[in-house]
Amino acid sequence: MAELMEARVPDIGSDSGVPVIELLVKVGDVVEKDQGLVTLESDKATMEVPAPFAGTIRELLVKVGDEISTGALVAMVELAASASGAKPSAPPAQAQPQVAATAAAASAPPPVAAAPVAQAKAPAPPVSAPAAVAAPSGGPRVLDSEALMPGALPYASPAVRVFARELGVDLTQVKGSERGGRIGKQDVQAHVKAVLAGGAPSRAGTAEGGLQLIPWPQVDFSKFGEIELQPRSRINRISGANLARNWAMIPHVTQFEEADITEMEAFRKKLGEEHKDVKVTPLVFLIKAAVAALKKYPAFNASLDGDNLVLKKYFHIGIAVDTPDGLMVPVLRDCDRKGLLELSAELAAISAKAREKKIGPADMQGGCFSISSLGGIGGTAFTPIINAPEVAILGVSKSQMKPVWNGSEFAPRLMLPLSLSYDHRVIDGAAAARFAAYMSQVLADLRRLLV
Ligand code: CAO
Repeated sequence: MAELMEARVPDIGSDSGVPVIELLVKVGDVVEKDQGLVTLESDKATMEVPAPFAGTIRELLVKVGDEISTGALVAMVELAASASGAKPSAPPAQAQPQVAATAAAASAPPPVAAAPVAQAKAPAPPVSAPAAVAAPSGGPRVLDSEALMPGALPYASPAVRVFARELGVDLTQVKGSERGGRIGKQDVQAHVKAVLAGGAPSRAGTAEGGLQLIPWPQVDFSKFGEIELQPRSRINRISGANLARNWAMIPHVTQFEEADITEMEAFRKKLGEEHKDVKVTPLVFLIKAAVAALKKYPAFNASLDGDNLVLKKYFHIGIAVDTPDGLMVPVLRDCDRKGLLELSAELAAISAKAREKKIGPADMQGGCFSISSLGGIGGTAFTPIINAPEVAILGVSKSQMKPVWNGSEFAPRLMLPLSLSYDHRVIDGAAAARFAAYMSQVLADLRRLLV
């Protein structure tokens, strides 16, 4: 008669609960002795709770997110016939967690082992499908990783899992070369090399390599304190998805620059006094300086289209607007043909329209280059995310009066921080430095707009 045994957490060197982050088996799986049942992850280490003997999982008593400690019951395992025949009279004391990373050394109590229990009170649940594969000859049963973990759960040690996670490798995509199909560190390395060389098989056989990221952590936050669920706005969900794609797919580099806007500010104040009907902020000067730089460096006024670069002969500038429902980027058209006052009026109108949720998709299309100004709020620099299919974006932070060396003395100058993020596939670092430096020169001396 089949005998059920308990599989418990051996000594993991800690009496406090450690979260279960992964179930490596499910009910009905056939496991080998020392095969991982679940993975635990403390702040110091990741470790697998190994099967203390070979057999079939009849009951799994933990789930992802549970916090368990030494001695906790993880699974009920029906002893395999061979293991049953050689049933240890004493518990198999060698079961130790397989620890990766910097696990604290265990000192205290002896390992808690698999304790035999009497017959199951209820009949064992039926095994859905045999996980072991019979050899064609009917000879000895052969186990491979797919049979051990149907559903293609990767078969790898905790150290290899940690290694794969650090590299962002999805272990289900890696072929194990070790006994029973187990994945070793060398398999992960070979997979990464193949991906970099463009030769690795991709998920679902698509031509696109994909990022093959590990799953997003699933956490029950309510276990740690009071929480409240707030549905995300539609704008936030849409802009979030766009930002995530752009961040993941575009190789961003951000060039930082400073512009001396002392004179520009004096002129802006004068304009404000002369034109009380419109609010002129530094942003419209930045739009004009950006247009001048886009004219001088056309690669910035471009979009990637396969092997081609689409160069645009128009100058539509997207402006990031902070609305109560999230970020929107309406586009001001033909900024090369408009003056500071006209741009100021349009900027006020379009940002009001965005905040009143009256903006339509057409208002946000056709941009060449975007500006994200946080200057009215603060900060010294930031790294804006490019608004694809554009290839660059300018971040603007708060201007500050600074002592600047003029060759003979330090003079107080109003300095404006600029952060230019660019798509490095299209723009070289030197070009970005030139673009940013040119913008700085234009803002420092607006007469350059006439040149
Ligand atoms: N340095 C110092 N002061 C600045 C400044 C700068 N770089 N830029 C603007 N200011 C000042 C303005 O002059 C104005 O001062 P006064 O009220 O004394 O005249 C004040 O800051 C507020 O300006 P504003 O923000 O209302 O106007 P703006 O033209 O600079 O910006 C808009 C308009 C729509 C871009 C802005 O309101 C906005 O939404 N900014 C947020 C953009 C954003 O969220 N970006 C992040 C995107 S990524 O998440």
